Amino acid sequence: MECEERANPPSTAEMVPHGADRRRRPSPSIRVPIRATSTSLRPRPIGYDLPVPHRARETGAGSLSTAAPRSLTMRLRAPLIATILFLPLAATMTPDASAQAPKEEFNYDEALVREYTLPDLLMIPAGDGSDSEAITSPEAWLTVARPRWLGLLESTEYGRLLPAVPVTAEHVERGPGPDGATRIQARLRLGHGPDAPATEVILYLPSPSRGDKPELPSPSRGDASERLPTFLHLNFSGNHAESTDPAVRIPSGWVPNGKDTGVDDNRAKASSRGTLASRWPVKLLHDRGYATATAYCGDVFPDHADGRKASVLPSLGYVVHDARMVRGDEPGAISTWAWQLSRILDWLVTLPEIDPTRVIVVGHSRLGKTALWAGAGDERFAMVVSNESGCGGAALERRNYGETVRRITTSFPHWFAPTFATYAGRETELPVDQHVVLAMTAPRPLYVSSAVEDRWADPRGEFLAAVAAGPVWGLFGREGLGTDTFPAVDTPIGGTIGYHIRSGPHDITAVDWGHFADFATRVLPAREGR
Ligand code: GTR
Repeated sequence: MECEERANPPSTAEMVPHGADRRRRPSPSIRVPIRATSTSLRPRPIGYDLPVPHRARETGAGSLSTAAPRSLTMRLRAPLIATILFLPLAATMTPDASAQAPKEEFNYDEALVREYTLPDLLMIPAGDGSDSEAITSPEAWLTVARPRWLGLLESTEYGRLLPAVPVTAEHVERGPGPDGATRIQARLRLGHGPDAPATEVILYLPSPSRGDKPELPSPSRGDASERLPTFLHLNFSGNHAESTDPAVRIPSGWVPNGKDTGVDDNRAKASSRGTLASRWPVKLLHDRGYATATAYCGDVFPDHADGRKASVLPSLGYVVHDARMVRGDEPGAISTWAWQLSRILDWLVTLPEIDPTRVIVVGHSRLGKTALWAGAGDERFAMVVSNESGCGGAALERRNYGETVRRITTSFPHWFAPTFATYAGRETELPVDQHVVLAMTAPRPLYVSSAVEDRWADPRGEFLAAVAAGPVWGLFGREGLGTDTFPAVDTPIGGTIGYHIRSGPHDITAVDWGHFADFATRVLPAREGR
């Protein structure tokens, strides 16, 4: 974490966190106000600059510049005293290795999963854990319970939802894509002015006479009944990594290192093109009559512990100078990525080719958590798909199986609201659990999927959350999963909530996407007059 060089030296109080920075790697850039009290070099309180005393002169801190030149011993003594003073403090600020929490054990034995009681979705949460009134109608759910649960999810887990901003499409490029598709590529400016943050979106439209659906509409006519249902997802490593199409633009900012992409310096490169294309089977989706779009999540919040600074949050007025200084319900990366999905939706619904009532948000793993939260905060998404989203996604937190709140909030401190970390080791006290974020999609179609080898994400916990969310769809006269029997592998099930567990490891594959498209075609209401 680079400490900012500030015009006006910060107050000592504010400095303390930076003190910590200085301690860790004394950076010459920090300036400390030297109070011209007396020339004696009695040790001063914390904040006394260590290495190069001459800087004081630059700061024009009168006292020092007017003082008689100090003798060598005196000049040596000052830093020495400061060090002696500083070290004990440093000791208090550095976690004592031996005192660090014992290595966390993760449970994979179903028999060791604790007994637990989930918050009852159909009771208006009083917020203090004491239930009050039962929810018996769709209206009561939509007008009373849902807003309450959404507020609790904001304050407890994901942070406040971010406000909409104007979206301007720039550098819009259209061209022939792979397999006869039409490519539309656009840089979306998010907010006011040319310096507002931006995200790059790539959208592929099926060619009108594709595959086994000759009657596929020719979107150019823009007739409402011919506008296309569309899958939208964020990607981890840049649009170019998920497509072999040479015209796809490469991100210029930070990208994660990865064996698949061959990135080892956090810089995107052309040689990564298509290295993750298996995660986005465009042709398969086109054959099913769907348009499909993606964007890189790092455009709005680079996925690392210090990504907050380079994120869009400052442009939205959020203070980001130190992760430890943010409020308990401050939005993190997942809320910011969910916001990105809504801004892209703002653009998609303006396109004549796209059916604004049938845009489906999809996410894998951390971006599956994001898709769930995007669907919770934006009811314009017609359907939500969570693929192996695990902890903080579809998997129940109260089940002590696989990843835990402690682990996820320490490994990825930038993902959730700071308050979520305070439930580490006391998940049973959470005022919410993951069936609540699933229920936010109701009465729209929801699809949850798992993988057999992805035990870290607790597949049974993902399934049981979908079971527990089902009664909300029931309020609307819709069948949720329709069963609480864990299904056979590779056997999709469900009513308006769909589920499958795929054989194989943690990933999003053409098999998964095929199930999503089949489900969407079955449950997503065809447009009027179609
Ligand atoms: C893991 C994390 C999971 C999941 C996954 C992913 O490191 O523990 O919660 O988010 O990453 O996003 O790939």
